[in-house]
Amino acid sequence: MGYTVSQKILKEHLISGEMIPGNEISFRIDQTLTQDSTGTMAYLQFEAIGVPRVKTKLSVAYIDHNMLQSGFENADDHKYIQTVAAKYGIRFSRPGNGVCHQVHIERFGVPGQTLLGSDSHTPTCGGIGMLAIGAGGLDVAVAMGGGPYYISMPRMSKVELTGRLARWATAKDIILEVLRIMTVKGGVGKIIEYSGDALVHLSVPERATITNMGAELGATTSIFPSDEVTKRFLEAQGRADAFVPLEADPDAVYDEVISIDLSKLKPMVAKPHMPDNVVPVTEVAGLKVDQVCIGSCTNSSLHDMLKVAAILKGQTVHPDVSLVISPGSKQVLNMMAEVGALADMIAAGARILECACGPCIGMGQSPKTDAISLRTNNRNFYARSGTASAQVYLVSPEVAAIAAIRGEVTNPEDFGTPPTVQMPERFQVNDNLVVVPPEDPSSIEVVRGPNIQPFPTNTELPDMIEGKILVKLEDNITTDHIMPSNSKLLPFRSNIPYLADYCLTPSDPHFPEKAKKCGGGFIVGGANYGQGSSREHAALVPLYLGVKGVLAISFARIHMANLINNGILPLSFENPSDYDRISILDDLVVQDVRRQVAQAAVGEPIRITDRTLGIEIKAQCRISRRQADILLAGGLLNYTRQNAGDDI
Ligand code: MIC
Ligand code: SF4
Repeated sequence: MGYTVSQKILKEHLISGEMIPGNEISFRIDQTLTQDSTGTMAYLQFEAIGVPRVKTKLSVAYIDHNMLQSGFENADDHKYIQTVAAKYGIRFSRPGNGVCHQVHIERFGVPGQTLLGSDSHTPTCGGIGMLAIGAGGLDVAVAMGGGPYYISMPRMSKVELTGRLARWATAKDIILEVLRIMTVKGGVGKIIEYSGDALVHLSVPERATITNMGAELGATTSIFPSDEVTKRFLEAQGRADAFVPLEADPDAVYDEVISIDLSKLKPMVAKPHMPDNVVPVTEVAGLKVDQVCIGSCTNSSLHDMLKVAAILKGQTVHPDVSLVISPGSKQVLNMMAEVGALADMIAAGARILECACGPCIGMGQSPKTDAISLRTNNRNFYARSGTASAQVYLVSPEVAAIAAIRGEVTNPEDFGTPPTVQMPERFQVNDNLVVVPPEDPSSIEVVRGPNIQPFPTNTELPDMIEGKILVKLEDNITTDHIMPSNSKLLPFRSNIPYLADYCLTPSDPHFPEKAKKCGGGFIVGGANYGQGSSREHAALVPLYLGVKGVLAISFARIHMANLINNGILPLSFENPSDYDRISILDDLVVQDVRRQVAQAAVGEPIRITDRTLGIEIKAQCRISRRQADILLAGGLLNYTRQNAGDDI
């Protein structure tokens, strides 16, 4: 039996386990990336592990999220990351160099290698055939220390793309169509591989849009083969040596196959407040628009920017619309300037932002009350823009640019001929904003401003845990609900006590107060609890508030790992109808929990008593033996310290 693209990479990097779906495997990580909003915590944890220098082939620390400097906090975090990077052998991508995923695929990603990033959109590098996975900061810290990364071996899904993209249909519409078919939980436990005769027509930036937004499927990662298109891209980046060809064997076996004929694809839109709430653009045509944001790691490549500039050329942004554009990297911005595209955007009235995440994470540009905001981002979760009443729609750069001119969502067919853009033979290469760490770091002093606070650590799991149900939530609760992020909160990513007062407030404004009053307790969630970001703050903050377990119908992959890494029990109802039986403020107790957790690793259910109702609820804790040991130790940091020398 042949191998798929990702199976080939995993096989090459495998350290332990059999590559059978559902089995825990561990593998070697070649490269890591962090960004600033998860990076401070990841580096504090890396320092706590106590390894003198990173052991990866390459590690890069990006500054791209916390860019507004309206107080000292973000600048303090940047300095901390810069100095920690210099001390431990990590390259430092300075603010202004661009969004981590865009820069990484341009300058560092390597087909066939593995990348672990403390950001859920790390799979962007799957666009060049790299096995790139998003994880919590602590997992990335361990990988920087040379430790393997553990996952449950995913099932393999193939998305077969045939034909050529229809007029006005784009890579964004491909991934929106995949989201429509699979939903935001359809990718959990899977790797999505793209293949088919359409691939020859899909450039690397287009592929990267698709792999980037695979995160919204909940997939472990998404990947394209490494082929002639990849080769040309790497050559144009002056990185021809990085190329290796990589494709699935003809007899590779997939667990599911989805086919999409690109010639039939129409421009699509994801309506508020979920990326899988997808309909054709024609269904919302005529909707008046207040704001248009073009950029984010999904659609900020030169390819995207040139198309937007071609649409805006000679036009004026509608008087009722604020159009903001954030190019993905310095390379993109520089080249836009060089070819005149930037001038066309400015002349049309676009507000040009720096190369950063910006509006995508509510770091500025929060729209007005009740605004309709059209964005090329990957997420339109409730309140993420910073304006809770805003309605965010996700579209392609082309649909966004046309709406900015017309003032309403417009079927691009009514606009005219789609722009065709010429990609350069060579990209402009200038890595002057990437600081290379010194060989001898002995004179480097790590600078810690007052914003850098110690992070909470758990203690060994006791024999019994008990507490009240503090909140009962619906399906698809995102980490943006659990730990909201916007320009006011992001500066406190290294200050857990401060963030605790905002935990779960989009769902229940009284949650923090209740958790403090009850001395902690349990969270009850629906299906796909914790989808979205990799932020481990969504586990660290509940830990600080005394949350001992989350009882949900199912969990998103990264968040479940973050809960385990912080010693919080992720419990899935064995019988989902129990969800309806229990209520807020019921008293729960798990007796003999240490033994029960150890037994959970061999598939035994965990028995929870609801003392208020006088009933027993059975839950599955789908963990490996190693994860059981992590929970018993009170989290990965304690476990790693106890087992220092085994993995690291
Ligand atoms: C996001 O898009 O939600 C973020 C902000 O990039 C997060 C990381 C974070 O919360 O810092 C992600 O995707 O992992
Ligand atoms: Fe940044 Fe948005 Fe991409 Fe997250 S999704 S890395 S916030 S651009």
